[in-house]
Amino acid sequence: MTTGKWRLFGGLAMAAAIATGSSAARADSWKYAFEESLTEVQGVYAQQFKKYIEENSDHEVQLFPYGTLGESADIMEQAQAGILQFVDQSPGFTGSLIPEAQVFFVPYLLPTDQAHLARFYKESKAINEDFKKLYADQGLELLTMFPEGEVAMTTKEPVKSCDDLNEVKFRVMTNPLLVESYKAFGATPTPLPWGEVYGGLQTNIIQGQENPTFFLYSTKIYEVTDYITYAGHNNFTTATMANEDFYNGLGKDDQKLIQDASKAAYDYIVDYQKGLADQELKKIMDAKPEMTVTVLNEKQRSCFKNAAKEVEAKFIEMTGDSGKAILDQLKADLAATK
Ligand code: 6CS
Repeated sequence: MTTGKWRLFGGLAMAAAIATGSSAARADSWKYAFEESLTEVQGVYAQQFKKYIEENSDHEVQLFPYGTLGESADIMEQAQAGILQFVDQSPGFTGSLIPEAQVFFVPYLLPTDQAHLARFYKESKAINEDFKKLYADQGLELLTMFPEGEVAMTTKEPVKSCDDLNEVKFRVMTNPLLVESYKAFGATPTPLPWGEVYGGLQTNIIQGQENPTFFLYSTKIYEVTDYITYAGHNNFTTATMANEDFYNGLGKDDQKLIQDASKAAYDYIVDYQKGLADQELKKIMDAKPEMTVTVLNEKQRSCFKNAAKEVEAKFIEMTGDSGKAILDQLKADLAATK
């Protein structure tokens, strides 16, 4: 007898929830696209984010790895338009939208020490307050920035100094400061989306590119280059964000859920990357024993380090007071997290 009554009550409660738009009873499906495959660093991060959301709410997160919705620029447009709720886009591509994000391409600004980097991204005021505002101006709620490892140059000829980059068409992400950086290193920078890099190296349209070690293995870039060179000039930074209108339209509980999921995924990905570069470099050497790997010594690095000053000046020229303030804050944050 009571079942009928409870069914009626349940039906009324449901109708009330729909009428008031109460989010407590609603299970949403959120779309999240990123620039790498499911098993690469951004994909592993995204899987952890999804896991946290789904274990701690009734919401579901649909993941869209690299290529399923286009290039990095395409997924950013979709996130800004609200077609996607979440996106991972690296500052290497965001630099044209948010010029200050190019700060991550001032050579030798970021350390290569992973433990220091892990503290820095988590605690940095520049990232967690200043960049948050700059991303919000573009309709994006910045959730996290995280490291993906020291970048290495891979080329067809040996690189022992900047002179060796002369006449080398070197692919960079589509970021004006990265172009300036490789110009200052002596190369001929060629900005391209990721999808054109393997073919470009294969057909000799370009003769070099840079990326973290894990990516050199997972994308088989070692097949089309013969030299891997570590100059210690940068660490790959990436960023995850939500569409700002979507995020602001959520209840406090869901906003907290997203922040907590981002923190959990951050801790996971930092830990996941311990030893990853060495492990993946070994896989490259197993697959291609004739690959030459060089870690430049201090003397060999000197021309790259000298170029850094020029690139920093260019950054300030491009971004003015706002860029200078971010750069100074970032330096202060790096010193504070040493
Ligand atoms: O170089 C690139 O374009 C790519 N590199 C990494 C490590 N992730 C995604 C990005 O598209």
